[in-house]
Amino acid sequence: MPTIRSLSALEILDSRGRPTVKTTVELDSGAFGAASVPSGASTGRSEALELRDADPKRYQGLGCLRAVANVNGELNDSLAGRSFDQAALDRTMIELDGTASKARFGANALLSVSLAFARAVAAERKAPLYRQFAGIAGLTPRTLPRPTINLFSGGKHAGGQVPIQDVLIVPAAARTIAEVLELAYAVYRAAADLAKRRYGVRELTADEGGLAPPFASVEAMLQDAVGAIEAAGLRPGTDVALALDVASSHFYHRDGYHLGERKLDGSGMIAFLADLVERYPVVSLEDGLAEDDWSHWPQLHERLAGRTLILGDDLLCTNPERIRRAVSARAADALLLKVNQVGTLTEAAEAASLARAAGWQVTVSARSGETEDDWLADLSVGWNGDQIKVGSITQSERLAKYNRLLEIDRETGLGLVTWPQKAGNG
Ligand code: 2PG
Ligand code: MG
Repeated sequence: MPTIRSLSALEILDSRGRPTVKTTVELDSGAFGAASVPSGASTGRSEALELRDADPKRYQGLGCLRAVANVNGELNDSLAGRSFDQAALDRTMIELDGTASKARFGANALLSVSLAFARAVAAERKAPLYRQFAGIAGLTPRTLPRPTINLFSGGKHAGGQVPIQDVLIVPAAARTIAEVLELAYAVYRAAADLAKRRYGVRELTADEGGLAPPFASVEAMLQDAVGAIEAAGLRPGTDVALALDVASSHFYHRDGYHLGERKLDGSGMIAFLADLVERYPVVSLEDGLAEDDWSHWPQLHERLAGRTLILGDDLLCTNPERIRRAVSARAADALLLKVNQVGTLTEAAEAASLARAAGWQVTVSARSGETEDDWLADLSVGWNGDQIKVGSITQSERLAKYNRLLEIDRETGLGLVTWPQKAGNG
């Protein structure tokens, strides 16, 4: 088993200019690996705790020097000189932390070590990272995931000009990652032209590189997405479908869903979403309901299963306990997997395997605050993700992942996951 020689962490900045953590793990063999952790804006309440300094004099309290000090200090002191496999390392860190939400060391500190260790071991074995990730989860990479690509943003990713957070395109007709990117480019250009003509706005982008014109309504946002697909000479639903991240936890209040002028209860929200799925080629519906609206999620799933994936992000928080509950309630049929929501690779692998065992699909996802690190591409392949959600095709922290997928495609010759794919829990 690999022996850790040292851990060394650094505070770096993410794509929003906010601090995050990058850790390098060195092994006794001399092999080493480094990894950076991403950070969300529309976070779920059940996510593991991202440790921030809360020192208002630095980065509005968002500094990560305490998380960095935890890696360089206590974690290094406890782990250096010891031999681990991934599961043992993650378990040891969880025990050392001793809190349910990883509040003592910070999930950002723990994940940076967990990921950097995987990379160091891959380097020691001279294996590609996707193979190392696959080994951790007991899997063999079979396909490449189909990217879902951010086109338009609203909500917390774009200053809230429209309540829904993201409209993504799903290049259904693409057979390779290269074709995915070609289709995405064509639709993105058409959407940028449309935004200029219709809204008179320049091509300003939101947190994940999507366009964010001042849509009058959610329906206008979807209509424009369909318009952009058509303007690119493609067939909506056949060549390019849509995915929505409604992110409805973030406009849900005690008295219901505040959807612009409208205020809807759970049933009203389900009717609203069913109407959207009826009128637009939506094949994946993420967080259609709020994270704790457990009584309505099964109704949403029953109503739309088989028409669109019912994908849980804030609902599930990549948390095995919440996934078990959702499986038994038949509340969803797809998992949005974000490893920093739970804090270690081992727990994220358990989350993915629970979802798979229920016949669900898995969308491996980036965060709205990302770094130039590309490990997510390897993770999506190693864990046989059905989809990967990285953001748009305009910013290098996003492109790092797409470009890595191109390399993995060339190296492995694996085909893109077939389309359409139906979840098995319908
Ligand atoms: C989401 C993610 C990525 P954030 O809600 O799915 O789009 O956003 O990282 O802000 O939680
Ligand atoms: Mg989401």
